[in-house]
Amino acid sequence: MPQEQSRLTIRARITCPHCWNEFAPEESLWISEHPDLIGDTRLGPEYAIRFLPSRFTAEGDAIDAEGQRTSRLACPACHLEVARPLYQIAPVFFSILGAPASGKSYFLASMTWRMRQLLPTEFGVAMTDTDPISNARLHEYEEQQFLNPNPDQLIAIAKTQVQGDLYDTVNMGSHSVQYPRPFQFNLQPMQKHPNHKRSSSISRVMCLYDNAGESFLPGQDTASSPVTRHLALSRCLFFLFDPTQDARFRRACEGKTNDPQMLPRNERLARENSVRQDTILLEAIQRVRRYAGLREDQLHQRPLTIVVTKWDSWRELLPGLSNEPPYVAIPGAPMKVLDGDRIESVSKQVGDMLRKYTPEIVAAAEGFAQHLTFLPVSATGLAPEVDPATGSFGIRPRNMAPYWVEVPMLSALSRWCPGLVGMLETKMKSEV
Ligand SMILES: Nc1nc2c(ncn2[C@@H]2O[C@H](COP(=O)(O)OP(=O)(O)OP(=O)(O)O)[C@@H](O)[C@H]2O)c(=O)[nH]1
Ligand SMILES: [Mg+2]
Ligand SMILES: [Zn+2]
Repeated sequence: MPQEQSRLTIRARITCPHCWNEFAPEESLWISEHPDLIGDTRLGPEYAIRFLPSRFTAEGDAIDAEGQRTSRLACPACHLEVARPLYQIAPVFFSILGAPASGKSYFLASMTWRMRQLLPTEFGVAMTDTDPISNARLHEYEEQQFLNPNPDQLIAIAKTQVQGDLYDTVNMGSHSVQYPRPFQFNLQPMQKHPNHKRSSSISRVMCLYDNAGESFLPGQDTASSPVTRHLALSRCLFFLFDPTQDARFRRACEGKTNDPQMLPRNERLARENSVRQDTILLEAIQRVRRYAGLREDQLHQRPLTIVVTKWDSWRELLPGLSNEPPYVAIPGAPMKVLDGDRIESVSKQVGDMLRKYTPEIVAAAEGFAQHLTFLPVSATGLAPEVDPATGSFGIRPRNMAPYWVEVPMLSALSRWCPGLVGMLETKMKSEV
């Protein structure tokens, strides 16, 4: 019996992945199962009623007002469903931020797709959907890009909207609040993993969000739409910097790429239509400090990764940089590990490149983060084409060949969630 209990340890505090409220497990509401128990005060007429139970089955499930047993739980503040694994496994939040069209949605889709393949085969870590319903949008992206039955047809991920079906609306009485839907994954060491026995302490529920770039602009995160509050909980921030949106990078790449996004733009129009990417980073820094209750002069102690997107479009600026995956096998060990020296050296070269063309981005990052990494990614592997039917950019699924897209997340996991993914570092830190 004690053994059984230790396997099923319930965490003392749960963090809601929707509204980020922290609560004790016994404060949880349960979700009615009986089909007549419809119409929740906070979520609306089509949602099952949430309730505090007074009757339980012998197995510990709650019994709803119509006598039906239920095992689904919800947050006492927002009433949205909190998946069971969050009651037993520690969550880790990562924030992905960047200007509109910087490549956040493509990055997320290609990254989760690659991680689903690589983690179990190369690193001995199982990656499963914590809640398949809330991950549905990501599944759509992944299927469209990588499992499309019409691989030669031009497809595109739609621009992320600031409201709509990626959000849940909660009626808080006097006002309603819109929360972004989290993407949640269980990461657990498999049987073959050397830390399998420590599974209960090193496993994580990884929570990610896909925001619209506009939500990172000053004034766009409000009490009724607190869509970027995950920044405060984030273990590591990923700022997506898009060189194609910077006139200095576009000039440097002239004649060196066929990506239509790198073509010279009418500079006046470009200035009016695009946002300065350092504004987005500085605003995010402000928000982290504000939400975490830090003063301006207090250093933020969490790490920052500058992810330089669309690597395929600016490769010629660093022609010596190989896009071979940075994973190494260790003789006699069952799992691969990250090649820490190579990642460090790539980070240095990419950081130097940014310092040359966009010093303000590096300055903003250095003024904020304690641990700073610069990593290049290509979510597609090649430039998009203009779709003659719509005039917008598209990709043919057959051509999708992402590289390094999962490296920022694997590096962050290895550094900030020790025990899941290993990293080999031979250089002394002082040499770097
Ligand atoms: N060349 C190249 N283009 C890319 C890559 N990833 C994304 N793109 C292009 O960048 C554009 C924007 O990508 P999205 O992922 O939709 O950008 P986003 O940051 O989600 O934008 P919002 O949803 O508006 O905030 C698309 O037209 C893609 O074709 C890449 O790896 N290489
Ligand atoms: Mg998007
Ligand atoms: Zn909640």
